[in-house]
Amino acid sequence: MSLWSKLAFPLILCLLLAGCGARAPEDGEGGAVVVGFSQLGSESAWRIGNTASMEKAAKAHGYGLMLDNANQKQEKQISAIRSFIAYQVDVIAFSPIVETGWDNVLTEARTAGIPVILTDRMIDTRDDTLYTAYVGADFLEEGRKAGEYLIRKADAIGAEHLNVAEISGTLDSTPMRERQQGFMQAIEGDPRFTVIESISGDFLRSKGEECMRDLLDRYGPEGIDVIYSHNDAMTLGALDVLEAAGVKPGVDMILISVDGEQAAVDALREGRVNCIVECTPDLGEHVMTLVEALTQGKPIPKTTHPEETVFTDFDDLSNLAPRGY
Ligand code: GYE
Repeated sequence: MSLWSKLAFPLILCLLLAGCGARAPEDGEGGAVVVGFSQLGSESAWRIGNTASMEKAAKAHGYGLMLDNANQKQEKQISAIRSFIAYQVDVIAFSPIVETGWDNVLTEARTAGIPVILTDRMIDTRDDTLYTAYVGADFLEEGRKAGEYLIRKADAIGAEHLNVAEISGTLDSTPMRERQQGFMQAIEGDPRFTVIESISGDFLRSKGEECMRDLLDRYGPEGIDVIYSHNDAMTLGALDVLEAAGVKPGVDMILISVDGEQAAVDALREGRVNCIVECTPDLGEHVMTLVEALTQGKPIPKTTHPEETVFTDFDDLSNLAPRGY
């Protein structure tokens, strides 16, 4: 942080935060390094766990965290980033709700000399110097793992033909696009699978319910053999609807989900979900380690993927540690 920023700290901070709704680092909470973090919302247990992970890691490193929750609005993320630039934070981190539409604000950050770390989701840009690093999952790989599970399951039950319905995440977001692409790549060319439908549930439990209702209305339970849902929140919503309709998820229908939140893992153990591809929200330590390197002028990797696994009904999950989110 520059001397000017330190002197002007109280006044500028109040003005800016009144505008963007961000929470200022509290007294004694932060040292000299300030990270501005624009979180996209709080749509799922995953997201809440991710925010907690960023807060915990910032604290552990002794950094001040200016946190803004955009409540699912890209415009709010853009104005939070502008506030971070005006405040001259040391590093900006943000989780882009969708992939497109960031070039202008990121050009402003670059002009101001503030490094940007993309957390959790990617952006679509022709100029990859607009961000310094990306920390988040390999979503293509997650999609592939979901498809590979389905192939294994079909082999195990000797299925001849399965109708697959996909409940996708937020359109134009990286996890939505790549979880779909990876899945399709894995199953393509296998004549046993027909993808009958893909509808977006926006990563929300309530919309997962709506999508499931809509799918049941149009195809009936007998017309759907597999649900591939892009996150646990939507899967849990779909479970409620299926069970209310007298369908036994996990038995009458194969359910494949992504994330690994506690409630979904519990459902997997109960046999109501068949597979969960893990996506970890614990990105905070990765991000703050990069912040530390940046502030010391050290080079950092452009891409960091956390390690992730798959939980399935083929596995013994009795010793699985609590998920923490
Ligand atoms: O899977 C979902 C959340 O971007 C990886 O967003 C994240 C996804 C996560 O709402 O639960």
